[in-house]
Amino acid sequence: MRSPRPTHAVYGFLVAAVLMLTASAALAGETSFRPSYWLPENVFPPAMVVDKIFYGILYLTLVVNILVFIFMAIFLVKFRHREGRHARFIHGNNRLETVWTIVPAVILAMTAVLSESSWSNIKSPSASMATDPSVMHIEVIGRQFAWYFHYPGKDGKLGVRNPTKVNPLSSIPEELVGLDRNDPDSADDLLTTRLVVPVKQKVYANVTSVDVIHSFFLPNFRIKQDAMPGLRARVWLEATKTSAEVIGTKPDGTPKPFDIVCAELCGQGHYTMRGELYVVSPAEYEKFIAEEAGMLTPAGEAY
Ligand SMILES: [Cu+2]
Repeated sequence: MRSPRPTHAVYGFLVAAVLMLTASAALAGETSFRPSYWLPENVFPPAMVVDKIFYGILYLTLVVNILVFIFMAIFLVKFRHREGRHARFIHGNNRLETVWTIVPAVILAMTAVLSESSWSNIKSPSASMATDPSVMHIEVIGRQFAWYFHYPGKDGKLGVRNPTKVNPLSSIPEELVGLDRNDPDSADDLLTTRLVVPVKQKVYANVTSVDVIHSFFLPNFRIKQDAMPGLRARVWLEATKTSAEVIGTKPDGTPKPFDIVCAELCGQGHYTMRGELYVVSPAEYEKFIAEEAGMLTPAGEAY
């Protein structure tokens, strides 16, 4: 009986690899908001370093990947079955093994060190922003399966959200996130389901959750922060462009939003947990706040 020629397997494998790569790239393009093989446009300059690290690692692994596949193909052909040729048992090569262990370890350590300093460059300014009056302060609340945004209102003070006031079965946003309207600070607070911020304005957000762990992910800002019940995590951002400039406008002329995504598998409806981030001009922002505030009754009861 003739055994199949091993080279067929090699060609088949390479063709399958190319097809799979093309298909996955095409699918990635279809599902993203603006079809692209690359990351969505970055509108947050301090996070530019994330792109550099990401593409650096991507190209590094691409080169290593191509080399590995080339050598694998060469070895598959060179050492294929031949009549009368016997396999030789070897005990390995200590020097070679040391090299291929140390080189990736050094590369891994270097990327870890570089990422660490970049991470603190993005994260550390937020400590002073917490009390800076020129910075806009909001709270981001994750809940199965939506994002809520808590604005301080005219008095500039965020009212109390009380975990004991959370009613997960309610249809009233205040009760879903436990906002206590009896607290004087929260009477003028706004609770919205879309995030609207002015362009070129520093925004500081406390990110939290009222149920399970979610993850507040803003692809265009390279921001990804876990939202944890009982904890407030710091996030800050400052957009250089409006969402209309980057994403475009709807047929009626209103701006399209940046995506807000939950990046933590948080339950059955996780895939539906998307939000909208509108970055608008200061005038449009004031209009939005006035509209939202207009929905509040004098007693502070909203909606
Ligand atoms: Cu979630």
